Amino acid sequence: MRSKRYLWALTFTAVVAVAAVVGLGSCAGPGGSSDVGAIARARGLTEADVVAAVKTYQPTGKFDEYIMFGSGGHSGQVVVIGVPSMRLLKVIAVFTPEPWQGYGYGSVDHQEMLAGAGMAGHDLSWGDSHHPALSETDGDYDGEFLFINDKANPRIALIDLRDFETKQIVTNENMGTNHGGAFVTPNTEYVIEAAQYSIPLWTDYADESRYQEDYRGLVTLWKFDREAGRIDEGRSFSIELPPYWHDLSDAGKGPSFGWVFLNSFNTEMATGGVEDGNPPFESGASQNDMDYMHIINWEKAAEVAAQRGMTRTRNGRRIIPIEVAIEQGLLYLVPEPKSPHGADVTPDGRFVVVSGKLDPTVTIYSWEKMKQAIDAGSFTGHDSYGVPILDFASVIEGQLEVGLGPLHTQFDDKGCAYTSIFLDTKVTKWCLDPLEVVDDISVHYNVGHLATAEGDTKSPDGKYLVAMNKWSLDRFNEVGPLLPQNFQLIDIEGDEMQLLYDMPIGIGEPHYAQIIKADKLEAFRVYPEVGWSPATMSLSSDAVLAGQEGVSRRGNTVTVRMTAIRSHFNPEYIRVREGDRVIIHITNIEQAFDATHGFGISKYNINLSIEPGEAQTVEFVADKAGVFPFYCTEFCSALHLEMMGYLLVEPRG
Ligand code: CUK
Ligand code: CUA
Repeated sequence: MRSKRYLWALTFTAVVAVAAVVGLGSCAGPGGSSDVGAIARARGLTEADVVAAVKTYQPTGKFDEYIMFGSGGHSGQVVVIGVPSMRLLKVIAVFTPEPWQGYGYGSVDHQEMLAGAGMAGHDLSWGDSHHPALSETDGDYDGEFLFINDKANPRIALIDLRDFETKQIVTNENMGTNHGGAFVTPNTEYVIEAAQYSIPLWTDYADESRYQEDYRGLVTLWKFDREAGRIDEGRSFSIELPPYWHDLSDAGKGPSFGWVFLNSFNTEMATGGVEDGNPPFESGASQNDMDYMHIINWEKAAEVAAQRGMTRTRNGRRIIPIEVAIEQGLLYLVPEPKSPHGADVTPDGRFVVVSGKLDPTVTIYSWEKMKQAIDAGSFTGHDSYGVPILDFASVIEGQLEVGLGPLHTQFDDKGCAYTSIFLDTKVTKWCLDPLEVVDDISVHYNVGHLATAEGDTKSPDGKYLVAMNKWSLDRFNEVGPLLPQNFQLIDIEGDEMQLLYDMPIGIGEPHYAQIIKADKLEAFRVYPEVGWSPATMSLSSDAVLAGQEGVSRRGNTVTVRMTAIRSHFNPEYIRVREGDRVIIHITNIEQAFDATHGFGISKYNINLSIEPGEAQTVEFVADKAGVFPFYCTEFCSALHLEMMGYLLVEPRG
């Protein structure tokens, strides 16, 4: 192995030499100097540190090569980060109200969407987002849409990457929680969502003594309508699964196109109850040496679901019952080592890599061998629900010892893979041909997912890997007992991995992320026309153009038509009577890049963000008499403080 130190020393020398050549050489002492070597020495930086800094630093005005979309965990949001600088660009509001974006603070469109995203009769103001999935065309990220799941409340959200705003949230009352989503098929035909903890499916209530009879797993294939930019709920369907707990899924591609691979654990169907002297779930659900990977033919399932009499409806959703799925050849099982977590399809679609949390190996399944066994009907038996089981030994390509507690695997452009090793708190690099471990690197600490550049596509870029670590311990200044998680950027271009940067994430536990080439994204700079509705992505019927402002009353309803432009609202007075319903249509009539206005009304819990060209509507009952200033909440100009007005609510009687 080549010495990393030697390489670093070389590069370090080169950096200093370049600095000297371009005239940055010593001009003062180490204190205020621009002598790179002196500064590095004074700050106690090693050669490797300086190289890492040079590889990640973006001078002002320079853009990142990649954009990472990371889950915001229980913040319910999505984080957008530039790679390699690891600069936080945005936190997209998804499942949780967010005031800067005016998301859930009075905007009628957001309010309606969030109200429709409630479940079990509850309004939901948080989510546990785990897995973002970029839309794909022919197995490559196309930069158009992003999907993300909410594990806590089984939901999938859709974000339009023209304006980075959430457009749709679909709910799944037939699941208790979800986890195996969001993952997309290679042309985003479907968005995959698999339940995690099984609940009764065909009956509203059954206690745990009826677990094996009444509880069921479920996988839903949400039909994506790209033209409409929406999930088409009516053309979506689910498949009933045995009551195991299902974990990660991944869509096949290339030769395995048309299939989904889905892990499971608790195939023991343990029902816990430590308070009654039973083994707790943690031991009951991890007794067996093998669990089952589910092999699902989504392409054929879509045909079956479209036929009469093949589905049953529950909570308004079509479900292919398990007997039908077995009979139609939609569902197979193959054993997989101990409490697996990640299931990752290789870029060429020929293999599926599975990591058992309690097994030190990754298992590599051959799609060719699995398909042959399925076609030949060669099974070792069936599970207690009648699902055929493939023979483990005859369908695997190999197993490789990678460390204690392997979780998730990502791929590069050179036929190598990177597996996160939770217990050993490291990343192991291994290659497929020949099957061997080639490198590893410590991460800090307790790594969950990994993301490589374009890592889930058929043609990953390699280059960068981000390790998403659960614990940060001693990596950052202490901020009390609740610590940030740690995104660590790792350079994977060379033979040896090199740690480049630590980025604390202080909004929620990140799970998964995807990294896309930045030039694939084509976001709007401003909305295309003045009066644009982000909800419909078209001109709003409530747009207010300059000269169309005014206030009108009909009974107890007061309608205000308002424009916003630097630096005033028109009108500046909203005069209503206590108890009136107030509807305010506001359009930001500017088309200047970055000229966003806010609209916040004091004490009424209202705040909008109105980007250039955007039209928004806010509706409320003026139930409290008094004088309430409203003002622009974005510092938009030198006279921004003057961009205000008054809501005058005259007392009744
Ligand atoms: S999960 Cu969190 S580390 Cu939800 Cu994909 Cu593995
Ligand atoms: Cu508009 Cu401040």
